Amino acid sequence: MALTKITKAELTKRIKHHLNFTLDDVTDNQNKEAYWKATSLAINDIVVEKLQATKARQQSANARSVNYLSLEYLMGRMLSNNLHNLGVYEAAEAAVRDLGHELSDLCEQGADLALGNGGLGRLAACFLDSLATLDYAATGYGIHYQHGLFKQSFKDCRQVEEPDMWREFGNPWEVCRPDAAQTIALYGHVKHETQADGTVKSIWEPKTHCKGVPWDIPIVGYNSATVNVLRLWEGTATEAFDWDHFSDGNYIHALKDNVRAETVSKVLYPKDEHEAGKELRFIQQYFFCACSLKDIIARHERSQGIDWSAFTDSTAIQLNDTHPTIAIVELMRILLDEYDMAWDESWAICQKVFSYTNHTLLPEALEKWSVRLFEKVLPRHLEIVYRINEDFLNNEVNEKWPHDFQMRRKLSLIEEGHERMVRMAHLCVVSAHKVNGVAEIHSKLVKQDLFPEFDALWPEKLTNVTNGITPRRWLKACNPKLSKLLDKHVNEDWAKDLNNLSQLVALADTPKFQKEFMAIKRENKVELAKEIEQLTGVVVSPDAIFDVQIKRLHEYKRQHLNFLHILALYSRLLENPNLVMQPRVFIFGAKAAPGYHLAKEIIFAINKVAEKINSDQRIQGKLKVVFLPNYRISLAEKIIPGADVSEQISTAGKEASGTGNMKLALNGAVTIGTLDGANIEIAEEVGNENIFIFGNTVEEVKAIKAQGYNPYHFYETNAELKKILDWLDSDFFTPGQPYQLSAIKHSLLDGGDPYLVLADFQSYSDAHQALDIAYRDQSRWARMAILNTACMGKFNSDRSIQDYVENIWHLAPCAEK
Ligand code: 26W
Repeated sequence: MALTKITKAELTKRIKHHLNFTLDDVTDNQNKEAYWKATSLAINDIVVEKLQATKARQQSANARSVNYLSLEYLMGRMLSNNLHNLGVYEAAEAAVRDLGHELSDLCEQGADLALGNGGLGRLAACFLDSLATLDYAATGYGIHYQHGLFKQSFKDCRQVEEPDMWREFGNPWEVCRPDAAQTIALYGHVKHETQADGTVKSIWEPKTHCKGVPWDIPIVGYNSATVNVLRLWEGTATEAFDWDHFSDGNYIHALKDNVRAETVSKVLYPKDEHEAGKELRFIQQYFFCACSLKDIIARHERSQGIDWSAFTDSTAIQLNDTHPTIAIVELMRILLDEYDMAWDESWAICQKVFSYTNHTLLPEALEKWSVRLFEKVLPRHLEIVYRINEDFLNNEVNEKWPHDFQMRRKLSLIEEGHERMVRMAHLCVVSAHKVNGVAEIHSKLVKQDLFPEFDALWPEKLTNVTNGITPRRWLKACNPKLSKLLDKHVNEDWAKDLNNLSQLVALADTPKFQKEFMAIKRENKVELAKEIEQLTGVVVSPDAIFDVQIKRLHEYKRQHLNFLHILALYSRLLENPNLVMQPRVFIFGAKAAPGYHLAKEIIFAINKVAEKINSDQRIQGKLKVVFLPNYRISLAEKIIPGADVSEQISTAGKEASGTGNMKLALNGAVTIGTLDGANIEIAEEVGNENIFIFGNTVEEVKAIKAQGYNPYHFYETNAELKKILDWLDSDFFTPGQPYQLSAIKHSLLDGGDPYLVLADFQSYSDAHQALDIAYRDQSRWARMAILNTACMGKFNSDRSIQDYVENIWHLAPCAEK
């Protein structure tokens, strides 16, 4: 049993130790921040002990391990999660209470580690939790951004961004490892020297170097013997000062390398689903990949010396989308140039170790870097890309499509045109031994629409691994009341094997269990209502339906479809205040990429309409709209337990998977959604009578687009739709200032409504009608809510990891004997 045995007394002693010595004699008993830090440090001591034991065990077992390369990790807060995973939450709660504090309060102190944008970054965090819980040897590699995802606030209903200051009070969960620092090269040019044997050797002469210093964050498994590492690289200058310039009194110039090096890990690019295309982003990608590969090879050399066959036996490297693609080319460069390995042998090694996950079909999110930028920053790597491309086109492509110039052009790693671009996704597919999508429908579309020719070339290579979420953070830690009820009715540890929740199916119709289950939902709604009032000043009733849409703001996620339906409900209530409907609270949480104009207009419109609706006495409080600022992991943990309805309304074919849909359903929310991403698999698990599906399917969307979509058709044929769209031109929500909200109307009509909002509106509205009726049948709703929780077993990220292990990584657990 890997749960940590520690008494309350021992914990109290350790916390006091840090209060007195590490934090230097904290006398002010009310200093919550200090008690949070002291408690975190005391727990981290236990964690580091387990980490050292894990390292020794994995080293001696020569355990094959996976290295997860991701530019993003959306970790959230660590204290509560680590306490639950170590199994010492209760002991810590008692110890902290003895010291005059509430543990739940202290857990609120730490800043979120918001080193990611959205789904991709959070998935990485859930996967690290599952890898450690299942005792697999794994290292997460990323960047130690000084500033994570921006802090969002609203000024006059508009989003305002401020830098994220997560490191302001330091992070008790990280250890700096200057001894493992790496130095990487950048810029410069390549010299070609003819060797004695007539072969030409490429020698890269870089112009500058940058040092990467790693910060290690322990990843604690749940009730397991394993603590793995998340290693995040910080950029620093190789030379503290350029003394020559310094002695010439040119101080600023003396510091330039320093400033440049530090900028590499200064800030996370807040773009989600839109590629940045900036030189610094390119350098961020190379910086962390180059440091990570040096670290991986050094670790291998330490345990097995330089034996490359052993290297492929012990090493798997997963690319989290195309952002770390350059790692492939960097490993080729190291093998060719630093180990003088032959091309074919080097290529074989790369194909064996790399695998790639695609997380999006959106064309604007598929990364392409200009040949010019490659030439400037990584000239040697460009040569290697050309060689990989040549071999690929002349061998595989020419074999299958002999002399087919068009096909060569379509599949080439290089996109020809006035600005030649390197297609990073093509480079991944050609190099990796496995490529996966993140939900069944998505992986099918990756095969059929994104990479059909690659699928034809390598039918075995493209596969699927449906996403998952960790039930430790997303149920056990964030919904303790429901967890206790589950502990009472489910005999095995459901947090370890979520399929055990299926034992609840038999209870779904029992009035007693229904009552207990819905009483907890209501208590969570009361808590959430307090949070909403505290954050927005809006008072909402826990008797209303809490209808939640929480995710990044993006047109394909269609927050503006939800918005139009709210306008429809409002107009119906203004027409007939006695309209029979269950009172409803629409809860939004969403950040828009700073440069994404229409996304920001949608936020503005929702806030403006919310102001009007929430203060309109005529509708007797039947409708409330709240947009919670600064949506992030720790806020999601508060919203999700109190949700009744989960909005998953993306245009079919656009949301690769979604993971918020899984979190909300697991906590007893009923989904209203399209047949998109993992919604389809959720519907399969819960049964079509326990979910509200609407809208055009993927095939229907394709057909509509193929025959030409005219949004005006719906505007002209649906009177209610016309009325609410025209409402946006008026000054009803912006007194004296008409047309303030017209950007949305414009995008949906003249803008061509690319995400078929108008085409799905009526079906969506009808689904909400059906939902309203269902909610008013309390036992039917309770049954639906219970079955959603009971049937989420498949969406445990442990199951996803097992799929990766069986199909892609081929690891063996390295548990305690
Ligand atoms: C280059 C800028 C950029 C940054 C991030 C482009 C694309 C991304 C990510 C791929 C966006 C993302 O987070 N995708 C989401 O990944 C989740 C995890 O697999 C899925 O559940 C979501 O459906 C998908 O939108």
